[in-house]
Amino acid sequence: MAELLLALDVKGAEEAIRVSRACEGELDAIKIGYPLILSTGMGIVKELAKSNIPIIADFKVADIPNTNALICEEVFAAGCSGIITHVFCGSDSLQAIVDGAHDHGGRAFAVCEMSHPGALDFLSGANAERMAKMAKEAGADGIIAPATRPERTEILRSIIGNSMKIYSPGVGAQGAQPEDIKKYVDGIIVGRAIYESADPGKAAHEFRLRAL
Ligand code: NUP
Repeated sequence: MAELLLALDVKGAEEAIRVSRACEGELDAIKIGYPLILSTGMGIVKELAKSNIPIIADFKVADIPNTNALICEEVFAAGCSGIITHVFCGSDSLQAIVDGAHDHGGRAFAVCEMSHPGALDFLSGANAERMAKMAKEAGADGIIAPATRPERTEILRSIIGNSMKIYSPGVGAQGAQPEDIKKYVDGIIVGRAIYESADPGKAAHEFRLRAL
């Protein structure tokens, strides 16, 4: 059984609140990223979190340790409960995010293999497997691995074991189906297939059932 995370990549507070309200009761977390935050500011986090749903900041952080620690301070002060980071900046940068999240009672998730075709240029294969090992060693709470390549996510699962979570994007608009991936992961991440739907609540409900 996989959780359902909504990738709320809409623009503007009004649209974000409309979609999140429509999906209330169907979601295990909301993932926010640059499209929403750059169009509304971080204040939207407290608004969304009013319905007691965890908010995960998908900022794919990729910087030096000090900057990463400063980013964590802002993300968790704003009311997020999780943060998504890149791993390729190295173990010290990754550790700053993991420690920054844990110091604030939050969770840290590491991008190991991305879901889009261009991931095959760098963010896949041996690099992804190495990053999964690094994420485990750093004490990350989970990794991000692709629903579009279930056979790769299965390999990454074998590296990190069952005590860490895998959240998996690529379901819906990027072509993967919940049934392809649910047995390998703890949660599926769905964006456009829900928020662009004429009835986001119904779409979320259907994805939730298909992820069970
Ligand atoms: O590898 C990744 N692929 C991916 O799509 C890592 C991600 N974090 N994402 C994010 O998941 C992407 O930025 C978007 O927020 C969401 C997928 O959205 P959609 O393709 O379902 O609309």
